[in-house]
Amino acid sequence: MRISILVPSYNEEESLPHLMAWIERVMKEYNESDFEVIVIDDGSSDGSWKVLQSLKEKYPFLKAIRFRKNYGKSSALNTGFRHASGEVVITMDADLQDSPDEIPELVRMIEEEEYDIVSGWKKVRHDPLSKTIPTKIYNAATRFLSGISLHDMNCGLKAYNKDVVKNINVYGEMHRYIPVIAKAAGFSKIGEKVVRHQARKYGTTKFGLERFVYGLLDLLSITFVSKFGKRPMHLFGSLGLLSFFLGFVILVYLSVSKIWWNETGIATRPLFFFGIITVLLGAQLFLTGFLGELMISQSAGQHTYQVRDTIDLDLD
Ligand SMILES: Nc1nc2c(ncn2[C@@H]2O[C@H](COP(=O)(O)OP(=O)(O)O)[C@@H](O)[C@H]2O)c(=O)[nH]1
Ligand SMILES: [Mg+2]
Repeated sequence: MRISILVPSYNEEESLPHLMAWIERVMKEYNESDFEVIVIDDGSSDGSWKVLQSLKEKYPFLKAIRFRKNYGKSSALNTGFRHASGEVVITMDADLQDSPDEIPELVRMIEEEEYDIVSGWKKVRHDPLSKTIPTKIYNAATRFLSGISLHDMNCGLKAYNKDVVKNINVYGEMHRYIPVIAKAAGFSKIGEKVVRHQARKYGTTKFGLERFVYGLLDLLSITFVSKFGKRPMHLFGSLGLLSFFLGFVILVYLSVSKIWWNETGIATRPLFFFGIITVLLGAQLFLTGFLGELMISQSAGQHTYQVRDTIDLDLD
């Protein structure tokens, strides 16, 4: 199959019919029938699933997965990535803020210009200022920490080469940093395309102010994970060894001054406490690294979600 369009969706019953009609229109004009649309209904509490079932009759290209509960956008994308069969994989929001008109050009950039990822850039954004200003700061911080020069990291509209989506794991709320995850996995040809952005017509935004706190924590852990995630021992172990040896040298020096030079009262010197603390801290850091390594070796790639229902998809 040539193109998979993945649509993570949570309580978007009004938007889904418009989205399907729009995608169909674009693909018709584009003269392409070798594609699928996979909607990942993430435990919606509205009538989304009924809507999808009836849409299936009209749009044979539609497939869907329904989670038993709400796992979040990252889990939805990750599941979509596992089950997409297109050579080019497009992700887009369900809320009609992203335009399907961008699809042909995104596909072309992946196929002809051989990008690993092309990320949409909502240059003109139709969102409240309370969202756009913090987002600018985040994008700058992420650019600085990751070295990826994208203006709009977390745009829902993106295109991927199939190899990328089959080789990355998106969990927690890490969908904000997929380019960072992909780069850490060795996919470094990352481009962007200015895309049109609409104001939300139906429903409401699913992400509140907490996104900025979680976003910051996620940025720190993704930076840590992509640098040391596979080798926590390299960070904690080297800090640990450094601290341990510093303390060790101090304590040896103090012991020598007590035994050979008969110095009295070493236990009252600040250096004595400093030596003890650095030895202990060193051992702690070393153990932290060791535990990190253990956890990674046990849990590599284990993320499971409860699927309640599917449309036209055989999950295994
Ligand atoms: N699967 C899934 N999709 C979600 C979730 N929260 C939001 N979405 C979808 O992600 C897209 C963007 O969400 P939205 O609330 O519009 O975020 P905003 O555009 O940044 O305000 C929409 O298609 C939502 O339906 C979720 O918990 N699970
Ligand atoms: Mg939106």
